[in-house]
Amino acid sequence: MTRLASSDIATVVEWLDALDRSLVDATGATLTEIAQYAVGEAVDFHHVKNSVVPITAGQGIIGGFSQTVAGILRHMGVDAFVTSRTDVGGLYEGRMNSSCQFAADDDTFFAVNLENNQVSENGYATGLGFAAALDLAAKGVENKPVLVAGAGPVGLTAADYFASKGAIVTLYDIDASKLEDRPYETTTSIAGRKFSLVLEATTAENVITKDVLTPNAIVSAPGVPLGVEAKLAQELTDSNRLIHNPLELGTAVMMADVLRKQSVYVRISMGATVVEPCMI
Ligand code: 2YC
Repeated sequence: MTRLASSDIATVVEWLDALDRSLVDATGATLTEIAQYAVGEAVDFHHVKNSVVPITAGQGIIGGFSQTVAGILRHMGVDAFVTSRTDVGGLYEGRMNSSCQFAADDDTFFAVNLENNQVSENGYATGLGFAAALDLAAKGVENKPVLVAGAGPVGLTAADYFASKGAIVTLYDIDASKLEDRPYETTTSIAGRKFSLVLEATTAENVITKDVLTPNAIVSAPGVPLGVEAKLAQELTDSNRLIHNPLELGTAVMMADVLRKQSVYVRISMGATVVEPCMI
C-alpha cells in the first residue's frame, strides 16, 4: 500500500468542486453520486456526525491527512471534524461526540459506524469506487472486456465488482501467486493485447502505455503513484477518459459503505490478504 505524502493531498479540499465537474464530465456523476452508486444505495450523508482521528503510530502523522479526509466528508454533506487529541484520546473523544469514525495507520485506513459497528476499509472501498466510476463512464460493463492491472486489495475488489456486473474480466499481475483461483481470466502478461476499459491498481509507474489501449479507451486509476505513462495521462485527461484521485473516491465510498442500510457482505482486506467476507 502506498503511503501518501503531504504534497499529494495539499490541494485536494480546495479542488473538490473542480473534481466534481471532471467526474461529471467523465462519468456523469459527482463524487457523492459515484459513492452512492458503488454501494448500491442513495445513502443520505446529512445529519451524520463523523470524527477523524490522527494516528501517530509507525511513520506517524501525514501533514493534512486527517484535515483532508474531514474536508472530503464535509463536501459530501457530513458534519466531520478532526479530534483535538490523537490516538486513543482521539478515539475516545470521537466516540463521545460522533456516530462514525475514521482513522488510519501506515497499513490500515478504516471507517466504523459506531451505532451498528458496520466497518469499511480503504482498499476495498477504493476498488469499489473506481470500478463503479469506470462502470458509469462506460455506461455499463456487461459483456465488455475489462482489464484490471494489479491484484492487491484494490484490484481484487474491482475485479470482483466487474465480474458481478457481467464484464469479461482479465486480472493482470506480474506476481502469479496473487492470481490463484479467481473466477475469471488471470495473466502475468498483457503483451500484444489492447483493452478499451482499464482499471489500473498497481503501485508501479507506466504500467498502462498507449499500446495497451484502444483509441477511445477509458482508464480508472486508483493506483498511487499514477500507473499511466505521463503523456498518455494528459491525453486521456484532456478527453475526460482518465479517472484518478489520490484519496477522495476511496474516502467517499468508505462513508457510504458504513452508512448503508441493507445488510451486505463487508469484505475486510487487511493488507494483501483478503479476510473472508462477513455478513453483518
Ligand atoms: O495522519 C495520520 O493519521 C497518519 N497515521 C495517516 C497514515 C495514512 C497512510 N496511508 C496512506 O497514505 C494511504 C491512504 C490513501 C490510505 C491508504 N493508504
